[in-house]
Amino acid sequence: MARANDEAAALIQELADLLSITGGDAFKIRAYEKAARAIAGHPDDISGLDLAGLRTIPTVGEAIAKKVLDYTTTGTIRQVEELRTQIPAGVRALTAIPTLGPKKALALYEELGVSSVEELEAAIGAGRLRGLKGFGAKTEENILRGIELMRGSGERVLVDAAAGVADEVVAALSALPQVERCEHAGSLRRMRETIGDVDVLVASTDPHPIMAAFAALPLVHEVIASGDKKTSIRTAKGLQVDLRVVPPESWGAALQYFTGSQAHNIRTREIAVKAGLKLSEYGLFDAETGELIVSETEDEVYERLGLPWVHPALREDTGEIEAALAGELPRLVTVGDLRGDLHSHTDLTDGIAPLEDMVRAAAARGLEYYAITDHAPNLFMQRMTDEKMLAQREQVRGLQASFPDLTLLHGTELNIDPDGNVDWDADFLAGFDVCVASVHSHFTQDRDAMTRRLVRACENPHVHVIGHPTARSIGRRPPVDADWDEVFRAAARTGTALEIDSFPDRLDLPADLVRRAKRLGVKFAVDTDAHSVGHHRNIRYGVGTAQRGWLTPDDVVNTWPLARLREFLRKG
Ligand code: DGT
Ligand code: CA
Ligand code: CA
Ligand code: ZN
Repeated sequence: MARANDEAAALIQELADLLSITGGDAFKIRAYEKAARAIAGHPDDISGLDLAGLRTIPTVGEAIAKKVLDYTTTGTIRQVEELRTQIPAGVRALTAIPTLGPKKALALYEELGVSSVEELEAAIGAGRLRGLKGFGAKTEENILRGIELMRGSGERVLVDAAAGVADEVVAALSALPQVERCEHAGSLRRMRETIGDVDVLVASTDPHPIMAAFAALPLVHEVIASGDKKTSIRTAKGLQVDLRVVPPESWGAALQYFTGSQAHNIRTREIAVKAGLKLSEYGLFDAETGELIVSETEDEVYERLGLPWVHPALREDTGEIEAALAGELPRLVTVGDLRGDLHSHTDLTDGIAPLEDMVRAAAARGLEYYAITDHAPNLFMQRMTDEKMLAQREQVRGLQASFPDLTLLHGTELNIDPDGNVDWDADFLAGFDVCVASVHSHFTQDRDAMTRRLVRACENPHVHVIGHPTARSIGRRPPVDADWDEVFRAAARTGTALEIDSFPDRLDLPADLVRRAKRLGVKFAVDTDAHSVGHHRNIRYGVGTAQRGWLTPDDVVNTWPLARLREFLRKG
């Protein structure tokens, strides 16, 4: 992605944030947020575009285009600069807490003089928020949880940020003549949802030029340490990348070692010891003679240990060693297994691409079926109406002829209200091919109410998929509280699929819950929830989460042939 796009998008987003602090118009703020996403996701570098060029970006109208032009010509946006001076830095520090909105931040600053996260914590501890208008015990609890969330995510980054950097490094190094093999390892290869640092491994007999080329990559901001075995760098955004170069005959053992997890490695090392072997980052050795056992692939390493190859997504020592020993490892679902996507949006609601572009992107993925599921009316900010929905259905039917290999499904994403009811009546709902239903508000209901709410949604005969079931946003909003086993039993009983939403900040259901749900007989839909053409690429993260949840193709309804899926959508 072009740097100018990212910077302009950040400024437009900041403009939205600043306006919401000063009490700006909600629709305008939303328009800025939408445009910021569109600019960040725009395939071309915006720095060369004139006003007319900028206006071709979806959702970017005259007013926003002018602001972006302001940035590309002056390096900043004047309105942002002005607003910054009106809002104390302390307030902006407080809005960094994911559960604290701009209005409350401003109140804390003005009423209590609180201007940092630490001061806020102290104020809560001293009971100074009590009696402040709009701040109940629940608010205090939420703020503290938000601070915890903010600190808990610490220096870790979302999986897509790490994957972008890893892909760039691996592509650049793979092109070097000295490099025999190159792959990323570590938590990213295991598809963890957040990544501490990126680990890249190279097999070569000539490390010098490789280390030099690595340190000279454009993404390198700072070289932290440099040697013949390992070089560590930091990117401008602060993400660390460790590169290790190993001899080709140790590649298998090194890749196994640096993929981890540490807990999994402890188990494999124990098995090695029992077999008279020694397994380390330097290779697999005969424990007695110290002789290196050539292991150029991971397959060979596991084979020597008497195990089948274990998929990286399973390597957490949560039963995979036992399953491997018993020959009971699951055949994990892959991106290639998916025949369809059951959740996506267009610019009719909060997507940024027109219907036809989204459909073309789905066709390019080689999918056999694809559901358009724009938001329903109860999410009032989206301004959906019956008429708009029906007009879209006509459009979808009309488009079908141009895509003979891709069956288009017309669906919607419903809102599960606090009582578990959804938009529209049964008759209207029956007109959709597929309905996703999701929690978009009232996130802090207590466990009983939330459990009832989700169970009731499952029991609705027109609801086929529960979208992003925990409604979490990684590092920003905690998962809702529910008796998940109760929800999973309801989903299994009613034939309602639970979604694995592929958005890197959602990955929802999370992998540990996926695994629990599977044990209770739940089926899943691994979807992109794409709001732009580029979001289709996120599917790898949803599939990674499914793999970490031990899912096979049969567990995932959108790997099924369309006829079997249609049967499932009839809900018994
Ligand atoms: P991260 O970076 O925090 O997201 O997680 P990882 O798993 O990528 O951890 P990292 O980067 O510290 O190390 C990469 C892999 O190297 C790790 O998964 C297992 C292996 N490793 C690193 N240090 C040790 C160690 O002290 N003992 C063992 N057994 N393995 C280690
Ligand atoms: Ca790592
Ligand atoms: Ca590392
Ligand atoms: Zn959605």
